[in-house]
Amino acid sequence: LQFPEQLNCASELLDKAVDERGWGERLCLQGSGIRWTYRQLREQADRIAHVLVQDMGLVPGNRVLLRGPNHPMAVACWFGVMKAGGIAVATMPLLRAKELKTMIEIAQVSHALCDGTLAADLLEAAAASLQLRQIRCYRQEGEGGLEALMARHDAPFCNVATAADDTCILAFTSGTTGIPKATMHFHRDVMAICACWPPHVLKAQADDVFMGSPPLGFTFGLGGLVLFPMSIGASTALLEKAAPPQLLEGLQQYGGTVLFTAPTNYRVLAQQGEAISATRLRKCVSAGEALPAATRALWKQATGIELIDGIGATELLHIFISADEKAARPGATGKAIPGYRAEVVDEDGRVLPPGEVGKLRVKGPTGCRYLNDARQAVYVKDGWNYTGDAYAMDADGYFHYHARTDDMIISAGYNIAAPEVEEALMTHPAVAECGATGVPDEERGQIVKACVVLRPGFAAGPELVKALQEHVKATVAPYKYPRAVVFVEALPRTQTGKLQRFRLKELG
Ligand code: 3UK
Repeated sequence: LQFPEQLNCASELLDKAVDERGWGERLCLQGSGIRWTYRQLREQADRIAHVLVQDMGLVPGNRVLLRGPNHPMAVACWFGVMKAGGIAVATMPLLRAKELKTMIEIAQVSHALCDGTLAADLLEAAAASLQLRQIRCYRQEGEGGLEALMARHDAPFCNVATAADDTCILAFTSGTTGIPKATMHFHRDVMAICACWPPHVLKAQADDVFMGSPPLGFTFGLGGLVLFPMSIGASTALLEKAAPPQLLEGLQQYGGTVLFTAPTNYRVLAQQGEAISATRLRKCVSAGEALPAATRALWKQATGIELIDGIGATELLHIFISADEKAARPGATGKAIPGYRAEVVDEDGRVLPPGEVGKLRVKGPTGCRYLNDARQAVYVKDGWNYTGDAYAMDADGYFHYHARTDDMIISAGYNIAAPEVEEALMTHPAVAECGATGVPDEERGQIVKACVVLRPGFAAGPELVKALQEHVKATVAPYKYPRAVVFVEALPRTQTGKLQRFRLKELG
């Protein structure tokens, strides 16, 4: 991949779409009652860039916090920041003042654009921090809103000439362990992810309608719901709320053809197989968490659609191991996608032979650069990014997920990967969702504890505990069976849809 020295991803993805590719009058974005063509989105983004520079005093390199549900204005704001040469610091809608304040301090945020419906926590965080001085809200009641300022600027905005390796995104990791880290991504990284996975694996077309659940503050959502459709002239329908019922409704209402969501949502939506089959949906992408073979089979059976699995990470911006529908192998995530290399290594960084489980490391056009964080040296060595996952590669180059390296349970000297126990449980008809973790045990050091959400019609009780334990023993090595089983209403998850295994320890 070669990029010119000067590159602005807004020029590439938005201005050129209108001025050079002739997509100006095509539908680009819809949602919340809005329908914008590429030209209309560009006009909104231009106005926002003017507001940032002329009314809010932004200079290139300033960090701009973005906060809001998935809505066309959130996309216009993102492009406005790119055009003005700012750095977008996208945040998850559910974060509260305390977490926002930490991010403002780590990322040295000076400006913010915020959806009026979520302003209270941001204003509280801003009042408690020294850095954030300029905030404008859109979709808010009363005076002084962003739209009123935008209305005063209607000249085209001449994009700031950024270098290909100027930072344009600061993305925070989910912080499942400790304080979140900010990862830095360049304008060329944005273009690189559009050139790697979408054309080689997704293979969507200009008439596709992209939809999904990940927030735009999560790079899975930014790529899947904004950058990828726009790089091919397709359109996106954004949902402010995207739990399974709204996803199904959205697919029906907007005629969505490409869906991005996490395995847990595919398991729930599979219960509506007929309704899904009656929509225009044709491509389904699963990421964020390991996809059990049982979920792949369930979805295929319910809808006839083969899932496209892909592992991505905030550190690498997007997906780096994946397989298209034809190349998909149950139980494997896929192969390193064109442009990326992936290896499984031991503790000393020696490449392991096929079949052996070790640490996954990845090298490609995007890579991890933590902002001012000593943990950089732990996660990146010789240009290899260590993702924190335990994987094995088979003789054909397919990568098989085992666990997060911190989700290994050590019980009586055995190494047990929590997801392996979960997969075994998931094949039992009573189990809708489950999570496994290690809890302290005097005799064995740790024992496996499973938290189980039952399907309707199954009753919790000692007989079912016994049946589930026997089922695991009959499915995988018997020592992996959960010695503790508790039944719960729902599993604790992050806003990115990931199971919070450490929180399972307290349940039940
Ligand atoms: C796990 C997976 C197995 C894995 C992400 C697509 O999830 C994303 O980024 P995060 O930084 O988390 C990264 C970690 O999540 N994971 C993600 N996908 C899979 N494990 N199979 C998968 N298919 O532990 C990884 O290290 O939140 C996903 C695109 C962009 C993203 N940021």
